[in-house]
Amino acid sequence: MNCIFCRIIKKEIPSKIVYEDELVLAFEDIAPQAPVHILVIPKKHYSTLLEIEDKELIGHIFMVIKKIAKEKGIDERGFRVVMNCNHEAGQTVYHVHFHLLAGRQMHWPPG
Ligand code: IU
Repeated sequence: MNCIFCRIIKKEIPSKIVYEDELVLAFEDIAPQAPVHILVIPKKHYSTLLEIEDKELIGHIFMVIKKIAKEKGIDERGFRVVMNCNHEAGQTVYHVHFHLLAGRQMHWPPG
C-alpha cells in the first residue's frame, strides 16, 4: 500500500511530530491553514471514518486532541477539529485524519 500517512507513521517521510503513542500520531500539517494546524491520525490504516468501528480509538483520538490543545495553550481561546469524509467534504488523503486548527478567528459556516 502506498499511503503517504502510513509512510509518515513509519518515519519513511519526515514530519514535525507533536505527539505519538502506540495508537496515534500527531504532526504539523505541511500546508497550515491556521497558526496551529496539526493532523491527528490513527496508526492503523483506515481510509475514512466510515471504516472505523473502534469506539475506544475515536475516544482516544479526542483525548489526544484535548491534550495537545492544552499543551499548545489554545484550549482557552478556542480551537476547531475538522474531519473531512470523502470527496464532497474535501478529503484528499485517504488515511483518516483529524485537523486541529487554532490561533485565529474561525468562521462559520466553513467553506
Ligand atoms: P484533507 O482533509 O484530506 O483535505 O486533508 C489532508 C491534509 O493533509 C491537508 O491539510 C494537507 O496539507 C495535509 N498533508 C500533509 O500534511 N502532508 C502531506 O504529505 C500531504 C498532505 I500529501
